[in-house]
Amino acid sequence: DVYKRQSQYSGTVTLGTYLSGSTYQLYDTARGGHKTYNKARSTSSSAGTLFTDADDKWGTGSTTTSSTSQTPAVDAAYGAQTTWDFYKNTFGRSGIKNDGKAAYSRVHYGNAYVNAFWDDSCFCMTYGDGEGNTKPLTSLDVAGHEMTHGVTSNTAGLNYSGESGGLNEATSDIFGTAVEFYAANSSDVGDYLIGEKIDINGDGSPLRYMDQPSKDGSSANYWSSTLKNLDVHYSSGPANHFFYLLSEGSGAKTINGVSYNSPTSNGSTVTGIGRAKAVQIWYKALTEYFTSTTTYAGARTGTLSAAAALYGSTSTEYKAVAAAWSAVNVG
Ligand code: ASN
Ligand code: ZN
Ligand code: CA
Repeated sequence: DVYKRQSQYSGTVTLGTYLSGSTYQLYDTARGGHKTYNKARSTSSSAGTLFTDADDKWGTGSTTTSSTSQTPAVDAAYGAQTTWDFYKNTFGRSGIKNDGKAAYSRVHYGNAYVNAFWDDSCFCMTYGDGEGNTKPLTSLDVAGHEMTHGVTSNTAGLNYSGESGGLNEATSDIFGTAVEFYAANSSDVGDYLIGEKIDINGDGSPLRYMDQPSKDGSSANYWSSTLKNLDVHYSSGPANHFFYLLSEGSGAKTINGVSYNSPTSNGSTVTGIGRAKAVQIWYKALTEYFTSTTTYAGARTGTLSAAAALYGSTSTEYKAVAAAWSAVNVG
């Protein structure tokens, strides 16, 4: 009964479940065997307890502080399946390792734990319940962001410090955002904001802004020689900004009801090539040209190589990549 799979952030969703004997499991056999587990406030390293249900009606869609609530599990399972479908249908990538095998997800991790994280060692995804145990970090863009850390780890392997660390974080924001747009979900529309559903700041503001990263008060809009000294969640700014400019262009624009205004460091006007092409360029660069030590200068070179391979070195797309990097002071 798909009408009773009610998420907290994405409305009513369809989920893959599995009937074992007379009990349903939150187990998606159509997508590499993804399973969703309950940590019930524990922070131990075990997987936890697999979510099961007698009648295949999952979640209530409403906020609860119960450590057994299925609702965050619905969001997590939906995030995992949408991220799987995005990578498969956009790039032909079959799972985080491209081997057809799913990771697993854990929810209700810790008490009022305000984070979510990917872990290579368990090959698993974990979500806290957020402030007051009422704002689980299970929104679609966060799910896509975190699982993309697994993809990066299994491809370019961008080191998580300095400029490569900023590019690692930006890769997660770029594909987390692309997952959100891919879902085309009317309860969580696609936007170039990160974490706008989880209210991590307590005032309704998102965690990060791709059109103008400095709006968060900490991220850089443009590359500088000191960028490498920032926390990786802030040195991601110029690459997120590059991706916005390459997709949508500079200046004011409203998309899905959200207003943006993207500046450029050199006063140039950048014309976007659309998100669909921008994600293909970033993915090809990530999987074929970036390495563990790639810097912002290397990201410019790598994405230009990707654009040349995909669209030709005299193409509009190639020129837009160059213009978007120049607009964030790279090259
Ligand atoms: N949510 C954080 C991130 O994806 C988790 C961490 O700091 N490792 O970057
Ligand atoms: Zn991250
Ligand atoms: Ca978002």
